[in-house]
Amino acid sequence: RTNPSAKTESALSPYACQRRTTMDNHNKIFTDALEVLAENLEFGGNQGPSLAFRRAASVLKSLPAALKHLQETQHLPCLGEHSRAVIEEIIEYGSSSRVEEILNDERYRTMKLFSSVFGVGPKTSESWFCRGLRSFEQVLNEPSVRLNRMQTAGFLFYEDISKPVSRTEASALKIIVEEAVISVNPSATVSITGGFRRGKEFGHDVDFIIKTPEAGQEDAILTAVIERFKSQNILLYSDFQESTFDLRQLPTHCFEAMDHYSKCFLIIKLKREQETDARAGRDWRAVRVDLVAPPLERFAYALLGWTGSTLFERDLRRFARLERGKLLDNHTLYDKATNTFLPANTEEDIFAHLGLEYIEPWQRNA
Ligand code: 8DG
Ligand code: MN
Ligand code: MN
Repeated sequence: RTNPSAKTESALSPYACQRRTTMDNHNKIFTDALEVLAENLEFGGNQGPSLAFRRAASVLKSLPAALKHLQETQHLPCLGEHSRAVIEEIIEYGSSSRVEEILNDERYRTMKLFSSVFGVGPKTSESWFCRGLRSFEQVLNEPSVRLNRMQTAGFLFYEDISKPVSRTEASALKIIVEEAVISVNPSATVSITGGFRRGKEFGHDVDFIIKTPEAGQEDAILTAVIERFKSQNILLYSDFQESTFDLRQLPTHCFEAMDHYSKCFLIIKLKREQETDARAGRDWRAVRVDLVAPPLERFAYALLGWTGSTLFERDLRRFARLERGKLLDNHTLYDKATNTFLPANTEEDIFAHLGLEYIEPWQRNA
C-alpha cells in the first residue's frame, strides 16, 4: 500500500532550486528537443514562452530514469500541453516533427551559427540574417557590417574557441590563473566556478572567482593579472569591467545574470600538451576565460551566482521572491518584511536564509 503523505514528500518541486539535478541526464532525447524549441523562441525574442520549454526540460533532467510512457509525466510540474505533445511524439516515433522542422529551418540554422561567435548575441544575429547574410564569409565581406572589438576577436579565434574546453584544460588554466593571482597578492585565492564547478566535463569557457581579503583591491588585482598575462605573451583578448558595486544601491532590481563586480572576459593562449597542430606551427590554442573578483563579504553571493546553472539561478531568485518575500541577486539577500540585508559567509548560509535544503554545486545542473 502506498502512503499518501510519503507521495507528497517525494513530489517534484516546480522550483529548480528544490530539485537535485546532476550531470547524468537520463532524458537527453527529450530535453534536447525541448531546448531546441526554447532556443528557437529565444531567437525570435520570445523569452516568456521559451521559458516554459526550458522549465519542462529542466524537470526531465532531474528524473532518476528515462521516461517510457506519457503517463509518467502526469504528476510532473512545469509540463504544459505543448511539451507533453512533444514528449509523446518522441516516445512514439523517436523524434518530433516540429523539432526536425526547426533544425532544418534556414533562419534557425543561421541564427545558431551567428550567435556561436563570441560577442554576437541574438539581436546582432537577427540583423545580419535580415540583411540576407547566411554565412561567416558573407558577414565578413559585407561593407555595412561593423564588427566591434569583441566580435573581431570572436571571428579571429573562432575555430579554437568554438571547440569545447576539457576539464584537463580547465585544470591547466587554473594553475596559470592561480600563479598570476598569487604573484600579485599572495593572500588571494582562486576557485573554479561556472559549469566546471557543477561537474561538467566540457565548457564553452572556464570561469574563475578570486577571493581577496583586502577590501577595495578587487579592480587592482584583475588589472595586475591582465598585465601579467600580457607580459607572458598569453593574452589574446581582454575586456575588463571595473567594479560598479555600491552597497547603497542594493538591492538591485535587475534579476538578470548581471552584477556590479570587477570582472574580465578574456581569451588566453593555452599551451598544448604535445604539438598536434605542427602544420599551423603553433603549440597553443585559444580559450575563453572569465574572472570575477567580488569584495570578501560578498563572496558567498557571488559564488552562488556564478556557479549557475542559469535556470537554477533564475529559480533561486523566483523562489526567494514569491515564496519567502526576499530579494536575491549576485550581491545580497534582502528581507522585505524586516527591511534588512542578510549576511552570508557560505552558500550554505544563503540556502538556510531561504529555508531551502542545501543543494551541492554538482546538483545544480537544472
Ligand atoms: P559553459 O561555460 O560550460 O557553457 O556553462 P556555464 O559555465 O554554466 O555558463 P557561463 O556562461 O560561463 O556562465 C556561468 C555563470 O556565470 C552563469 O550562471 C551566469 C553567471 N554570470 C553572472 N554574472 C555574469 C556576467 O556578468 N557575465 C557572464 N558572462 N556570466 C555571468 O552571475
Ligand atoms: Mn562557463
Ligand atoms: Mn562564463
